[in-house]
Amino acid sequence: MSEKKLRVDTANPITWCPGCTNFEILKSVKLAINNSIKKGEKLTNFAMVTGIGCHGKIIDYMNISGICSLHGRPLPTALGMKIGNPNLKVLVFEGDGDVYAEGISHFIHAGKFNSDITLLVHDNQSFSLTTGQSTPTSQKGYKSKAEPLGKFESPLNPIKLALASNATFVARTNARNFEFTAEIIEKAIKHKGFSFVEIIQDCIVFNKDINNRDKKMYKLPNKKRTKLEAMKLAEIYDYNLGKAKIPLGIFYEEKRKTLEELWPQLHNLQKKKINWKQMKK
Ligand SMILES: Cc1ncc(C[n+]2csc(CCOP(=O)(O)OP(=O)(O)O)c2C)c(N)n1
Ligand code: SF4
Repeated sequence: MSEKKLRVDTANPITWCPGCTNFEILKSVKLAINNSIKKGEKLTNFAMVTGIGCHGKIIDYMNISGICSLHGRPLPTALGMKIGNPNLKVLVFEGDGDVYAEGISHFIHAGKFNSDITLLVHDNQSFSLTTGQSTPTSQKGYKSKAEPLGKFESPLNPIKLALASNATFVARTNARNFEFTAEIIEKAIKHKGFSFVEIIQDCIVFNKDINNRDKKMYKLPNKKRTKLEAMKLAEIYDYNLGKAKIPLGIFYEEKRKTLEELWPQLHNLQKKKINWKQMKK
C-alpha cells in the first residue's frame, strides 16, 4: 500500500499550523494502517469518525470513508457504524476537549460496552480550535482569555478513568515520537474490543507551558499487568506541570467479549463477514 493511496489530494493545503504535532499523528496513523494492511487488513474495511477541533481536520487528509461528527459525539457515531456493519475497523479521533468534556459520558460507556472500536485522543490540554480555553486535562493554574485568573481545579487523569470504565486496551504515547505512536496504534487496531490511545501532543500556539515534555517521558516494559498495577502507573503523572515522569506504552490489556460478540445478530454478521443488507431475508 503506497502512502499516496492513504492521502486525499485536495486543492487546499493542510491547514494545521506549520509545526503542529497533528502532522506527526497523521503520519503515525498512516503508518499503522499501512502496517495493518501488510498483515492482512483491507483498506476498505477501515472507517473513521472525528470530532470538531483542530484534530478533526484529519478526516480531510485521509482517504478513508468516515463521518465528521458533532463535538463530543464521535463515540456514539462510531457505535452506530459498528451496529450497521460490525465488520468495520472503526477509528475514532477526538480532542481532549471533545472527549473529556462534552463527550465524557460516551467515553465511560465505550469502556463498559467494549465495542471493537479504536479511540485516538489528540491531547494538547487545550480547546485549541476555539483559541485555547482550558479542558478537563489542562494543568492547574493554566491561564487563558476565558480564565485570566487560572484554572483552579486539578486535571482529570484519563488513563485512570479509562481503567475504571473497564476499557480493555489502555495506552499513552507521545505524538513527537511518530514511530512509537504508530506501533501502539497498530496494536490498538489489532486489539479486539474498545482500545483507547491517549496521544500527548504539543499545541505550539496555546497552552505552550506543557510542550516539550520528551525528557520526562519513559517507556513502560511490555508486560501483562493487573488493573491495580496499571492504576498505580497511571498515578505517576497527574497532567500538571512539575517534575513527575510520564510513562508511555500499554498500561493495560485484557481479553473480554466484545459488544459484537455478545449481541447474537451482530455476531452472526461478523461470522459471515457481511452487513445487514447482505443478509438473506
Ligand atoms: C456541540 C458543540 N459544542 C461546542 C462547540 C465549539 N467547539 C468547536 S471546536 C471546539 C474546541 C475543540 O477542542 P478539542 O476537542 O480539544 O480539539 P483541538 O482543537 O484542541 O484539537 C469547541 C469547544 C461545537 N462546535 N459544537
Ligand atoms: S492551534 Fe495548536 S493544535 Fe491547532 S493546528 Fe495550531 S498548533 Fe495545532
